[in-house]
Amino acid sequence: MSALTTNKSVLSWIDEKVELVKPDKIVWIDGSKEQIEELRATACSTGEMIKLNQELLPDCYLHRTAVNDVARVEGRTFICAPTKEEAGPTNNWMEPSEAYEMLYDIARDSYKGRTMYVIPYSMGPVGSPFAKVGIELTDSIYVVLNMVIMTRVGKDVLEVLGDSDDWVRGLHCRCDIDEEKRYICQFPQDNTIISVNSGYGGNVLLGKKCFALRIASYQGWKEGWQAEHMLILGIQNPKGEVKYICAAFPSACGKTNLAMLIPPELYEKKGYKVWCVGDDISWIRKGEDGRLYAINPENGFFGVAPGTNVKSNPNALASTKKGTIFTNVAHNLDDNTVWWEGLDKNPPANAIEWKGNPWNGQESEEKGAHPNSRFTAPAVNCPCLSSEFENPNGVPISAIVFGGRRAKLAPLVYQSRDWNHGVFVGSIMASETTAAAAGAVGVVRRDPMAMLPFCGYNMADYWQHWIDIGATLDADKAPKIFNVNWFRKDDEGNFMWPGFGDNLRVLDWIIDRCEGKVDAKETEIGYIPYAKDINIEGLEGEVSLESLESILAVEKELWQEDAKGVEEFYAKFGDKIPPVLVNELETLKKNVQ
Ligand code: GTP
Ligand code: SPV
Ligand code: MN
Repeated sequence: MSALTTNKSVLSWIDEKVELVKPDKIVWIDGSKEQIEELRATACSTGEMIKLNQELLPDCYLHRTAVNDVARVEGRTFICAPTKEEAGPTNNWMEPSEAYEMLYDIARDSYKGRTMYVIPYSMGPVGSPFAKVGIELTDSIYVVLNMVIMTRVGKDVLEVLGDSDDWVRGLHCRCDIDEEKRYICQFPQDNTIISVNSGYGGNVLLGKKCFALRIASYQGWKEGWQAEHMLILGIQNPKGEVKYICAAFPSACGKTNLAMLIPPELYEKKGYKVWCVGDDISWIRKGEDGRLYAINPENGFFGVAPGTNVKSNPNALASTKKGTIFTNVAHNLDDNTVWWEGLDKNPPANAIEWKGNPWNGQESEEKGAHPNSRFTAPAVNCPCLSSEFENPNGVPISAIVFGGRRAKLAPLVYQSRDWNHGVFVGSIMASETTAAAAGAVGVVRRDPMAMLPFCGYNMADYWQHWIDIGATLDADKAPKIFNVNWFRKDDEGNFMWPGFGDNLRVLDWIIDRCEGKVDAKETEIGYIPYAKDINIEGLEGEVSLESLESILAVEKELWQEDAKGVEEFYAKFGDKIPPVLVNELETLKKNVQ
């Protein structure tokens, strides 16, 4: 098949990689319907994908990864900057020439007997001033079909690229899915990503975390913009005005759910609506009017399946009803559909679980779906997709919200005193680990701005970049910065806040604060709502004024402890830590004394 471009930097790079991995065949992905159909058919014929019930789930497929390959592998993810200091203390680092040598040894000849798929893709609407081009080489049809959903793929991307060499190189080799030789390496200075021995989403859909966060965060630092692990949503009030919020929560901590929330009845009746612009990644830059604007660089949702149901997230569920790839969920053999824990109370009796074994969901103690099983759904399917989704200039941001999963300490919501204090609030985020990454679940760790696994350079430089961006914004135009926690638990281990759609009650307060419509209590850690100002009408029996007050309280002893943890964390960065943050930490320590 002939190349889809004459761009010399593209062709010579592909030639080099062909020489290295030795494919039998090369196929350029043009994004056409015919080609996608052909690939789907091939994947079904080899067992790589299973075609689901086309009446109930048109154009939907099921895929199972290897059992040892179900999540991101942070321990095997590297930032290959020229020096260790450039990667910083929170990233794994490998010297670039050593990394290339090791990776090329693993990749060498690994496409023998296989096809090389060349995927030209755009992160961001094709031709948008925010957008960036990538090319991923892969030997996996699953990767191709996922990239076609998650990004904008095809010829028009190459037309926009023209002769430029400003594009991100991505090489993915499945090899033998050998855990011991699995590496996800980013070379920010070379615009290059190499991923070997995995077939799981976050490790192999190179446009997503590898490019749109690790490489793009570095590009943003150099070019004066930001790449963040944030959802983008619009809240429409009864007057029809829409205000946009970006929110950063760590993996599997509620971004997709918040981005698609359905307002509680009381709000719906008044005429409130929530529009989804993005559920995972934001690229943010200053617009001509001096405000910050954000786009979602993705074109689909790679969402957590377990827990998604008609009550918790009907919009996400609706998004998965056509053109969706399900990964590592249970396969219901009776009607050839899919099932996961938390979908409904009626697990299939005649099924195959995520590992591929027969499974009787009504009798088995085993799980049907992996806790990090996922759906890959086209954004256009989402019933609440924002009309601004394709806007090449993005949407103006009123508020930035940080948040984590913390049983104790962090209150339901608080507001920072100003931008720099907000950066501090983001920098001290901590959250319980989840199944989205390999390793222990439920362990509290620092996860600044939800970027711990995704920042492509030294986190101290990243914080300074945040501070520098703030310094260019007029105070009345800068987004206000908040922190939320939907996951506070009582002593019996029950969640104290209903969450999901009811989170709009908190966002409502946040927007009112942005517009100066509501007072707040100044506390040791920032501004906290008066309990009466969070609307809990309709939550009788779930939340009382008393329980609300308890999740809004600042417990000084716990904060003293936490400040010590922050101090230890900051110490890892030595004297690179921005003085602004050192001062903020001193203020916090003094306040909670
Ligand atoms: P990534 O795709 O990994 O970045 O995750 P995410 O941040 O988009 O998380 P997602 O919305 O998929 O939610 C992950 C898990 O958190 C699911 O099991 C949800 O059911 C649960 N969850 C989401 N929102 C809430 C909430 O408000 N309260 C509670 N208790 N659980 C929630
Ligand atoms: C996350 O882990 O934050 C995800 C899923 O959004 S992955 O694409 O695997 O990174
Ligand atoms: Mn994510």
